[in-house]
Amino acid sequence: MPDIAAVKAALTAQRIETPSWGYGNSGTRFKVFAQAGVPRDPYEKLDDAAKVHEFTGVAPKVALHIPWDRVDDYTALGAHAKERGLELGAINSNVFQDDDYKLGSVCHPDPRVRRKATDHLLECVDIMDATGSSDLKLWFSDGTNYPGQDDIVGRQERLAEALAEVYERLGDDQRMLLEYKLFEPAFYTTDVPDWGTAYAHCLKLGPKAQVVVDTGHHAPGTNIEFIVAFLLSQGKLGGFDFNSRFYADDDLMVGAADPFQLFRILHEVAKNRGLEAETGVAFMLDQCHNIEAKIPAVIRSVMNVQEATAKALLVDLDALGEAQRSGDVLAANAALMDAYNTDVRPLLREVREERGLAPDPVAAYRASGWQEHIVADRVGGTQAGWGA
Ligand code: LRH
Ligand code: MN
Ligand code: MN
Repeated sequence: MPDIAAVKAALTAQRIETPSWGYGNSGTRFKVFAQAGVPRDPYEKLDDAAKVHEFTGVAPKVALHIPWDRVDDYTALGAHAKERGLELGAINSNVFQDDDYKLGSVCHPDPRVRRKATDHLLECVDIMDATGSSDLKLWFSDGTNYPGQDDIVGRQERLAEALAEVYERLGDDQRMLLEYKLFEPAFYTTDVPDWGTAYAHCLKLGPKAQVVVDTGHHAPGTNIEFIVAFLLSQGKLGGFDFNSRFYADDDLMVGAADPFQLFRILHEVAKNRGLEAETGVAFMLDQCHNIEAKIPAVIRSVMNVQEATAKALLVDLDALGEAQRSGDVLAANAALMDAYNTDVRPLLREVREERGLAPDPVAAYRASGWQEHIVADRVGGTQAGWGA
């Protein structure tokens, strides 16, 4: 049976990185429903992220998106984070919101546009130097809408060229995390559509290039835990963008749509040493809270990851291994299901209380008065939002 002290230690050590854009307004292409008290700049996004960390104790890192979080002085932004017990996490590049990128960014047929896109990625590494961030997260909306629109292999070559230039610019303690996505905004071909394409590019680039698994970026029915297990076994799993989906890239709270899938993913992570800091797997959220209150939704998401992790840590690996070796299919499956069906909420409450935290972070946040404070205080100015 798993050692409960070790389970608690692993839960205490796990870190979950929250996205700056999760604190801002977001919506669908039909409507953005603005919420009162939403941050007006990256500094206020950090103030909100600090609340998530204060009540969960496991979310000290905040991922930035450039240019959404562009500021004049990144050292000052880093200092603001530090004063609140936070660190700046992954720098997410953005080469998808400019008129120039209609036909793609680093895969665009025009070398001028490719240069502009690559220069943005290099600028993101400069920002990492200033913020102390170790991860450059790359997602490309590049692709085509119609058969024949562009040369598929030619686009791969342009992608490889840009990635190689950025890879060369990385410092010793920096890495690039390449994210794939099946479709959207491109509807016919996407230039990095799946883990295989991302993996092939990362393998060619070298050890500082790894793959990011965004849980919302696959075809329905894809076995994500298989991808996770394979990438981890090859040293190529850089991290996750966690979120839930029912249909496409819905960006709902992780664990909302399919907590069992999240458990299966975290079982592969836990079993293959992905919870150990040295393995370097970054547990990031990439979510948009369109209709629900944002800060408690981020807190709930952090708790959902913790619950799935706790269940994964409760899998009796000795019993599982024994059942697998002896071909006892039912016993092997039962080892997983017993852990999944355990109510880990009392265990997590205990872990929090042992660290001097409130056992229920959402209730503690609601009682803190922060929501009322930001609604009263953040009037005037323009509220931050996805893409703003
Ligand atoms: C693309 C994506 C990518 C972006 C984020 C805002 O769908 O998942 O990670 O950076 O959304
Ligand atoms: Mn993502
Ligand atoms: Mn996405």
